[in-house]
Amino acid sequence: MSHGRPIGRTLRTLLVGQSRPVIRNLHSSVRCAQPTQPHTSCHSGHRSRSRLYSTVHAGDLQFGQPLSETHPHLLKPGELTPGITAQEYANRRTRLAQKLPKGAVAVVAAADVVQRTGSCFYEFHQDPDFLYLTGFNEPEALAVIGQDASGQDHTFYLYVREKDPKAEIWDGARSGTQAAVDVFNADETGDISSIKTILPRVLGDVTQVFTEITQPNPAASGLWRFLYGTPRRKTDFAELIDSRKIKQLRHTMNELRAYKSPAEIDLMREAGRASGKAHTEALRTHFTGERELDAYLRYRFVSNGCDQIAYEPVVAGGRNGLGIHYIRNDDVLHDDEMVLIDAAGKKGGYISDITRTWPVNGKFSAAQRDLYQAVLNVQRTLVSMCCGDANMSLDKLHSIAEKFLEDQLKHIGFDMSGKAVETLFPHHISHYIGMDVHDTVGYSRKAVIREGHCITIEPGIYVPDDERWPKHFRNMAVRIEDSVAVGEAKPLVLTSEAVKEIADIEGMRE
Ligand SMILES: [Mn+2]
Repeated sequence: MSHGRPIGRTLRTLLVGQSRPVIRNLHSSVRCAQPTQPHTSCHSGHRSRSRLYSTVHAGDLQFGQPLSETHPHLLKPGELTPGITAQEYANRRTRLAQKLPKGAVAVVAAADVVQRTGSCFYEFHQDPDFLYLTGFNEPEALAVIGQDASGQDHTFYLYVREKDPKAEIWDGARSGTQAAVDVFNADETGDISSIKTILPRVLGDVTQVFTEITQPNPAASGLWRFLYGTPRRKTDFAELIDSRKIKQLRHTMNELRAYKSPAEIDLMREAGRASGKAHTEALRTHFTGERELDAYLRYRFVSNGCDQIAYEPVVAGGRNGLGIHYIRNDDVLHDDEMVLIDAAGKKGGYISDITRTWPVNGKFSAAQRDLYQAVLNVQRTLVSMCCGDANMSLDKLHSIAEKFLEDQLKHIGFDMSGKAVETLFPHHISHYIGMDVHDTVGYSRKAVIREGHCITIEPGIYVPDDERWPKHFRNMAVRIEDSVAVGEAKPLVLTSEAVKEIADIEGMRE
């Protein structure tokens, strides 16, 4: 990135740099390629703007994702994705640039479309780091972000799929390179299909490259690694950069993403409200099968305002709840058992995470009531500790939860000697949430939680069918989980619409 000052810089400094909305939102129009005009594979701004392009209202064009001009029912003017403004995206890039050493860049890639089988594919899910920095929601794109010469602002290069009428008939609209500049505020853009010739120039003089692209895939199974191997990937991209210059970006991205902005918390609150409401609505109905309850929740999350589910729902009747990640959801719901539901929706790229447990027939038995109340007491107390003033970390919350659960369970007749609590409560009390359900993976559980951190509080008790435990509790599973935004003095529960008091649960069927 040593070659001069890219053109978008002037434009963005004028418009974004003065804390004003970006160009398209100033004029409710966007400079875009007229359909008859030729494209170059790598725009260098000035020329394109003055000669080849003229102003067209964005509402008359098609993009690879909803924009306020084309989908005013989903986005407000100024927003690049629902709830997040173009200004906030620019600020995120500036914050990233300021964390990078001078002369270094971050290189972040869009996710790929994942094939399901043959020509069927899964719903596209953008890479969260890439989405966080760009707001650009298409596959096959690459972002290069660095400090500008002043050190106060950033440079942003965004390479995307060029518009292609033939391909768009099959795969839907693309935003194209001109929108990368005019809508997404890139300083430089280019056709991603030419990236092999573009990158050597862009990365030629940089001192370090912060990226995750060259890391082995952590999601690969043991069998996959055995069959196909996982050496640090040697690719054309990796070949391009002196390996000593490659640094991990994960830590820096976690630092940025761990603290949520007011706009991010608003989105998580909306996702939590819609999802919590769906739980309470489901509670009104007597379901006899896991699958029907699962389908009802998926529908209500979306009809209450979410875009989609946040993760595969767990709808587990009776002993199925002892499987923490049970997602088959194909069993019968029995009247004398409880059902454990870990399910929620996401909105504008931000997730909610909720678990509720209730009796299938709407009325707690004596044993169900005792176990449920024990978990609820712990859950409520731990939620109240989610504030900066309490100087908590996720690990501290966990050990407090373990002790408190021990007391509660002893009280209702459990033998809690030895490591009983680790058998009955085998998972952690909390994880960070945000764009991912388990957000900012690798961010320390020992970090003191502060205003802006968003986390779950989810104690659970799972009683194995073992003589060691009181008979009337065996095969029962109770987990109660809320999503919480940590406040300085008090927490904001993001999912309070999902009722959890025994009286409220029983009251829903009366
Ligand atoms: Mn969770």
